[in-house]
Amino acid sequence: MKPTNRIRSWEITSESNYKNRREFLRDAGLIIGGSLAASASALTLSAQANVRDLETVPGPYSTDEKPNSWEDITTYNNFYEFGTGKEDPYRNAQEFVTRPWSVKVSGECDKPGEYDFEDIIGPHTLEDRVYRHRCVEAWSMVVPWVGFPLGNLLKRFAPNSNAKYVRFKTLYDPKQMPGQRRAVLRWPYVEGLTIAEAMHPLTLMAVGVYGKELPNQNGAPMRLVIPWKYGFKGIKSIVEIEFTKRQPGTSWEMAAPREYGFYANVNPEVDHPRWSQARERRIGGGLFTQKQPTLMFNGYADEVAELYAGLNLRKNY
Ligand SMILES: Nc1nc2c(c(=O)[nH]1)N[C@H]1C(S)=C(S)[C@@H](COP(=O)(O)O)O[C@H]1N2
Ligand SMILES: [Mo]
Repeated sequence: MKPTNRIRSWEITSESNYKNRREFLRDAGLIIGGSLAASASALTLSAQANVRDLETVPGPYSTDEKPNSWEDITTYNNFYEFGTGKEDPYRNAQEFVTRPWSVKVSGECDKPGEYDFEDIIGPHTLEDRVYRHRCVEAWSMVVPWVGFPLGNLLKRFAPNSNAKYVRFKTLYDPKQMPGQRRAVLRWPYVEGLTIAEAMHPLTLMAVGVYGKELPNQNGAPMRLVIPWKYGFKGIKSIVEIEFTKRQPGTSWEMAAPREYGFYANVNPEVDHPRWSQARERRIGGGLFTQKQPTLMFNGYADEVAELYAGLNLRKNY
């Protein structure tokens, strides 16, 4: 890893919003003591100030679509532990404490235990990966994640031949997470993948975005990113990983089984019972942007379609 002269994938492929943003922030910093600092920029500045730079290398599989801005990615979120409004996580997660952090590993594996966050990322090379991000609510973004393949981590826990699924759990801490004081979902948030999905090289354990540590509202200190699935599979602020024999229940499936399935693969041909999944609105495009057609498996069909060979995707939504 060379810290100098690294070219990040989005710097090649985009107009470099990121650099412009940094220059803007630097300029904003000069005037922040004065009366010109608009509250929104001041908030964004403080939100960014507490995230550190990460050493990364370019990863494979990046899309060449233009990444969304730092503002889009960090102020338009779903993280119900911090409220159900899109700006609630940004507003309510700033004080969330994510160090020290540990993850309990259990179930069908030879190396269960309690692993510290630093031990978890320690041996892994962090990669920049620009992925399409598609919410079931029919909006999308392009996000330059920083992470490492989840499979590389799971292999370290030596799953045995009974490990057919992996279950993940978010922190339960209603003191810090005001959303958990209401029964919007059954807490803690839980998610699951088949072992093949979990081991697929596209599946990331993300620890950052835009070359920086994950902001709290995006799921600090680590969250899943499965780019061919709806966003709700990308569970945030993970504290437990369990290898299971049977398909685990997941939060959204338990809340509304007719609407949200275990697989949750992006599929323009299978609608949500209350709205279409055929098109998506790209966040940040402005008010008059046309919706764009949604791609099968969010555009990752060449990589992942084989995982579902023979499976009825209408039944297994
Ligand atoms: N623990 C937890 N993880 C979660 C959620 C949540 O409410 N709680 N929301 C999910 C949904 S619906 C989406 S679309 C993505 C949003 O990720 P982002 O805010 O980083 O874009 O996070 C997912 N992970
Ligand atoms: Mo979502």
